[in-house]
Amino acid sequence: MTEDSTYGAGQIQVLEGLQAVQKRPAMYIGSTDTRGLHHLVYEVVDNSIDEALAGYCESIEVTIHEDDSISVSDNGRGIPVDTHEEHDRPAVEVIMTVLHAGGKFDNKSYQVSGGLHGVGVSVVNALSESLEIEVKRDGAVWRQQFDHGEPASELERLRAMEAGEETGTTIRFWPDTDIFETTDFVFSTLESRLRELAFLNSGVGITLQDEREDRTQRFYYEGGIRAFVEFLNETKTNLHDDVIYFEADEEIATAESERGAVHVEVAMQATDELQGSLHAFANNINTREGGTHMTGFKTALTRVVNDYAKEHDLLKDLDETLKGDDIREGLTAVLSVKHPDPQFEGQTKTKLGNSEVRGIVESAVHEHLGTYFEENPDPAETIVSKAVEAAKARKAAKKAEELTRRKSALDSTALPGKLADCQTKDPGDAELFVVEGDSAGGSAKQGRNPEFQAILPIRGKILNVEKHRLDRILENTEIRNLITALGTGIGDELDMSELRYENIFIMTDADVDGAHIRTLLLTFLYRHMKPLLERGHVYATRPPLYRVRYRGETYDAMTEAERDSIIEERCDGNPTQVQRFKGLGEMNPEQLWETTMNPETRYLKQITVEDAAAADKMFSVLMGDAVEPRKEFIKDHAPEAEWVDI
Ligand code: 0RA
Repeated sequence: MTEDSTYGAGQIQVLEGLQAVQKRPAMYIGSTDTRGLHHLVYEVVDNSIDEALAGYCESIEVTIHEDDSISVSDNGRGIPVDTHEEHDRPAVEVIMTVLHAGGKFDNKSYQVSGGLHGVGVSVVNALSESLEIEVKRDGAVWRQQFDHGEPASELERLRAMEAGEETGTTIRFWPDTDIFETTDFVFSTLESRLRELAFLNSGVGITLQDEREDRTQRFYYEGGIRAFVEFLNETKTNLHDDVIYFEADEEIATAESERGAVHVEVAMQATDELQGSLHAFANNINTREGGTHMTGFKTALTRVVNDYAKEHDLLKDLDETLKGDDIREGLTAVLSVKHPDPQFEGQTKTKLGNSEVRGIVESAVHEHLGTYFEENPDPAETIVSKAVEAAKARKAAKKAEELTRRKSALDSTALPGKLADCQTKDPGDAELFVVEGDSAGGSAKQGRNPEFQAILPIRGKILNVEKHRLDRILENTEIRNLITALGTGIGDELDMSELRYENIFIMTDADVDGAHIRTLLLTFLYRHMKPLLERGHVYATRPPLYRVRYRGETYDAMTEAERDSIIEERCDGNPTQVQRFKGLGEMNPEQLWETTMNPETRYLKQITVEDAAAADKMFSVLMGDAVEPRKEFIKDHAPEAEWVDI
């Protein structure tokens, strides 16, 4: 090769392209944090998936190596190695170095995956310190190496392929440590995306191997998204045995006025959960922001279920039609569409924009689900009656909401018997302590300043808010007492001008049970009385863990370390007494006043909406039925799960 051909116009263009990627990586892969890092793997895997969808590859192997490099290997046709006319370089080199070159080589196979940003493997190359590609094709094994995206060797022919040896492509890359904040690949992150891809691409086997800890997982699902729904419902109670499944293809004219087809696949199954779980994908991308496919699905589902219910006279004890939310309650559904020219919109480019897709999905679901319902009356009736139940509960909750509002506004004599109210009638000065347990409640009542401090003891665990609908939650005495004491009502009926206390203190023990009760209360406030949090009315008290006495003085410590330094620095290492408070109930009224209630000396933490949202999330994970996320969560957050620091 001569100097000229190395630095020809084509090569300069290549360098400029790679530099653009290196200069603004986020424009191509979203970010340079752990998300962006994992995105590199998905980009390479997507190319192998495309090869599989074209019908030439059934197995993909992803390996995390000990040196934080990744290889992706497939048994497809292999990236072409012959000379590319325009660039006068091997095709594989062009694909690895020219932005968006990948697709142009193969007009026939229609690329349906293409990655979230559809950027191609050259971007992975540009963002890798080093990349090595091995291709088995045209009877030989070929190899080329790259350094920060640029060829570091010519394409070399290593050897002839042996008889029976499969064609394919292996790409190994070492992410650029100057670009990425981290190069630590997380097994579980790759695992969930690769499992998802195996569900979405039925018949493609994907193996994930971690050489750092000798761990291997293989994903292969004949059942496709039907198996996906079974997987999602594994820990739930299904209301009918079979997963409802159908697929449809609809011909469309693509932008280049070529013919193409939109592929629609739906799998769903009803469970007894209160939350629905609807997952929509477009070209293997999880469209978290929804889009036209999701809209079409929801519209058709609502119509089919209502039509069936009316036709079979199942809405008798309901004076209205079923709402979409009623029908989707407890429903697990996976919707997957594949489109020759998908348009992604939205904040995170995870919303499908193609307008023709709405009607395509709507009529596919209308036709196939309608037929399924007629042929399978048992699951159809189960789904309808679950929706009717949800609609009734929705109406009951609405009524209950209105009732709590009216009661608290009109009738202040109906204050809960357990509430020890304060004397002031000015809410601006008043404080409410919501105290865990009757005995601590008793001490707080004796220790408080009754002029402006009110006490409401809450006994035991309040109701699991996640597990029950609002009408059931409102049957719980502790919750009702809290609502009545606060005076505002809840939900849509909430009126802040009726708030009876300026400050609300949640006062629980510093142990696991206390954290649980606090989480339950916060979850309730977050879901049904959010304005209280938004306007900063809610606090957590934090009683000290230790009290140290020395020469007539007392010192409180919030932590063990603080206790030790008090003993060292204030008591010459020889305190008169060290007391450990195990719970609020162990403090006498004076101690409770001084450590937790006296505005001059108490420790407080204001609770923000974000804190409550975190509690809500933790609550869903810890208390919900799904076993896997709970295990993951506890593993990842082990220390915090015990005591949420708010
Ligand atoms: C361009 C053209 C052809 C295949 C591929 C690219 C290809 C790319 C990747 C990336 C990872 N694995 C891959 N496998 C194949 C088609 C070549 C032909 O017509 O034989």
